[in-house]
Amino acid sequence: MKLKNGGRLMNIKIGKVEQYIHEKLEKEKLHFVLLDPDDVSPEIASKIARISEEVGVDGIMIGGSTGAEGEVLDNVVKAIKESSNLPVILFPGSQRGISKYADAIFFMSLLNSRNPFFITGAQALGAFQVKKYNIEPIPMAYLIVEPGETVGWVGDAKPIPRHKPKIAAAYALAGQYLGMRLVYLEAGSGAPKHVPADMIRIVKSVIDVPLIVGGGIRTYEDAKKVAQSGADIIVTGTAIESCSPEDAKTRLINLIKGTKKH
Ligand code: 1GP
Repeated sequence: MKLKNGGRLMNIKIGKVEQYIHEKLEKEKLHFVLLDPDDVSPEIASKIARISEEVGVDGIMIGGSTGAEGEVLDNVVKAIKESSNLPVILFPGSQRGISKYADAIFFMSLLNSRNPFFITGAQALGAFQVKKYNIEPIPMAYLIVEPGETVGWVGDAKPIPRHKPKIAAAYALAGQYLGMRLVYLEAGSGAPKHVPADMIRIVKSVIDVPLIVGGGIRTYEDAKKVAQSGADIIVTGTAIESCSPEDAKTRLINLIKGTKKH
């Protein structure tokens, strides 16, 4: 992308993973699996990654609010890279969630946090590491919707009320105007219900960048509802992490059907 700015030419490079996402989105909606290194071993992660690739998952996200860092994080990322060709994208809770073995990082700002650390602080602390390791940064607006679960609590969010879709839309549009190239609506990992359909619809109607939705999506019906409401990328974590790799395969087949053939 080339932008004219006050007579000077700026080069903004769109990396491989972001390009892959956009090219795929021209044809279909995407499904990402989220694995938290605090909950899955490298062995299980590698099995899930292999199955994910086999059944048509589009990418693996790695992260968590507590404990997804250091060697534990590196080992899970390495195991996935060795067992599949899917892009591995970091989904960090802070600057500690960076691994040099990943392909890309959702360089995210928790826009509705009350704590500046989660809006710009962790990002500043991690920026040079991302550059040094040559990890592709993908700028993303991250919005916590009620109930928000662990990430809402840890991230000191003021969760967006479920019946106030316009607040979500205002934040999403602000994120886009701040230059973020993805918007993520997050109900929180393990949320009893996913982000409301109405909220997804209204957010999607005001933004031009792809919309990611996650938290509480467990079944074919959930994925179908979220996709039909306008999500471009659907994320599932708990539903896949909480069962055996064999059951994970069946669940993923259904979730992908809901995402892509709704
Ligand atoms: C959490 O949106 C993701 O960050 C996934 O949530 O674990 O509920 O699938 P689940």
